[in-house]
Amino acid sequence: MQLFYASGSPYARIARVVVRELGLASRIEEVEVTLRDPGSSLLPYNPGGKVPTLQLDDGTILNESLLILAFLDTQHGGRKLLPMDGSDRWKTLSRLGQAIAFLDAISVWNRELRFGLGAPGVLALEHKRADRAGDALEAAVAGGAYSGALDAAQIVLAAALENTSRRHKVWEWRGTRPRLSAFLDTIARRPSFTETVQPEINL
Ligand SMILES: N[C@@H](CCC(=O)N[C@@H](CS)C(=O)NCC(=O)O)C(=O)O
Repeated sequence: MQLFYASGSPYARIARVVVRELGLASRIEEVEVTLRDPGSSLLPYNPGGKVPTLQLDDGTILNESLLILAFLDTQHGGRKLLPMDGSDRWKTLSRLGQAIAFLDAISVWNRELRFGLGAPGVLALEHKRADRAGDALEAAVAGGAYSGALDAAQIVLAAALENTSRRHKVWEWRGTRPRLSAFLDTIARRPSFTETVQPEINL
């Protein structure tokens, strides 16, 4: 299988972390591609030009980080990152939704800033959205969520937070959110994260 990625993408990083956590690295070749580039080698596989994109051995193309995660979770015999049988009372799906929505919100805000798309009122709205989401995540972590054996929700939340720290510095989230901060510091030490760390940008 081939996993197309870009080193700065938090979504592609989720897939790369999952590959490592599930012990699938020997079965998947990672291929770095350019984005927003009409000459990108990704386009014949995914005309939408987005990463992550996974090509299965039979040529089937999967995109969307969470769909790739769900597929990879079927490719091993160990404990599931994403239980789909209700055995965890659907907590992982619930938290996964919260975490990916947070990453999406930061990504929209980041794109508005990077490409000069946001009017001041729009940017202020994104800032407030991030504050609310960050406070809700701080409360969730303080209440015991996102704990226990590593699962899909923890991976996505950690990828979202580290993306914010390294590529969306305009939002200083750590100061008032010590539990969330400690959560990231613990997960970021795992080899799956240190091997896939994103380049920083000063935005
Ligand atoms: N919902 C998608 C988002 C993927 C996404 O937006 N990837 C960005 C990189 S962070 C991308 O490939 N952008 C290229 C473009 O916009 O042309 C997922 O979860 O995989």
